[in-house]
Amino acid sequence: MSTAAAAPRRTPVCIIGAGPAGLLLARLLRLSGIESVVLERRSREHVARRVRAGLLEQGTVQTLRTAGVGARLDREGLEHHGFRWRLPDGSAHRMPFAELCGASVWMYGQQEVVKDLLAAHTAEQSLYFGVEDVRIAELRPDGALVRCTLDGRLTEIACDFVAGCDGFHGVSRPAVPAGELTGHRLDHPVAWLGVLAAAPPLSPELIYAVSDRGFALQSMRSPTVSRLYLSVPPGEGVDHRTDAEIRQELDRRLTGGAGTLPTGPILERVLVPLRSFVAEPMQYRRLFLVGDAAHIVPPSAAKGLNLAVADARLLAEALDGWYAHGRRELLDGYSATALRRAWQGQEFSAAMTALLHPTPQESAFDRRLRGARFERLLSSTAEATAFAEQYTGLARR
Ligand code: FAS
Ligand code: PHB
Repeated sequence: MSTAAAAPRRTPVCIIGAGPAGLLLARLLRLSGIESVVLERRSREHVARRVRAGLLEQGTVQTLRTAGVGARLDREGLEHHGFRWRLPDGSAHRMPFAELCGASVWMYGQQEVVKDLLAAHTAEQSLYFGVEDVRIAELRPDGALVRCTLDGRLTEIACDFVAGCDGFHGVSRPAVPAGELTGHRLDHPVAWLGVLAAAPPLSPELIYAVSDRGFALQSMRSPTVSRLYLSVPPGEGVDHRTDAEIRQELDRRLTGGAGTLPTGPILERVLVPLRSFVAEPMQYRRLFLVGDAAHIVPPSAAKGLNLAVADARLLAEALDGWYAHGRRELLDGYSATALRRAWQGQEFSAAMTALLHPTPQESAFDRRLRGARFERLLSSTAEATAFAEQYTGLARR
């Protein structure tokens, strides 16, 4: 249950959801002198320990530094300048993305970003956890009304704007009247089984291993904690494989069965279906959809969190323009700007998903096409540079 004082009856911006999008938006608005109320369904502890993304683009890192929450990231984050491909023939090749396009990425867990944002939240800011039955009761051209149950009390919050930062399964997107929003969806024929292991990574850089057995990714959260993924059939349950079977399959795909994958206790596991979704438009009257509330991408290219950060930054800039200068063009243009970047993220994520995942259903022709794509990536500087630009920083645009 929330322990904060009663929520204000009116606020400029009501933010639904305290994931990275909602917390960053509240922080950026605060720095612009714009008050907000954040309503989060889950507990503070749950939000702070939820392990998800881990790769931060350069634009995301810059945004967190500008928001004054980048200090620990700069101390503990791992800056990367390249990654390794392992191809079906067992050959290894490096993708030197920093050398190709001048941009790095950082490995720093999403839960650490959330902790840093929570730590920066000042006491007088209205951030409520354990809020029940949040719903958008009114969406007018000039304002909105949000209702919820806070500490057992029915609460109404009048606001100028609502930021729907409540993820794919939230209440914001469904609050848009039928016919005003179109959802575009693509389900990929594969899922990822993700594990967090108390074991040093096999390689200090990420390894994307494409094998006839399926895909595996070796990532990390620190020099002593590995983040590893296996592609699995979409219907597979999260507990279908024992820890030993997971380790063995990871070793087969990442080392060819050399038995050199460092082992350690598996701390947690998650099954992530690979799905793509975009809601168009991302705004309706005074409701603005941000991050996963508006779009989800398969984790293949690590774009989900970075797109959410970019949306939050864009909306914060637009609201600052409205409150500080009475300008509305950035608000009116929010959806179009955010969707351009979202579709770029979708395209790269879908292309990376197809590149990484040989599937039993695919034809020999498809396998040859994949081989030709890898041959171009490894032999053409222009092709590799275009890939590197997309991998390191769609959000910069
Ligand atoms: P979030 O879903 O993070 O946050 C939404 C918040 O709203 C949550 O705290 C939720 O409790 C709250 N909420 C929902 N309904 C509410 C309601 N009715 N009332 C109040 N609050 C409500 N991305 C990557 O880039 N790389 C990865 O490896 C990766 N792995 C992932 C693994 C999993 C299992 C999942 C689910 C996602 C993964 N993602 C990954 C994507 C993920 O990182 C998202 O892009 C990111 O969390 C988006 O942040 P938000 O938009 O803030 O949404
Ligand atoms: C992760 O560390 O969670 C991660 C890294 C790179 C990806 C996907 C996921 O492409």
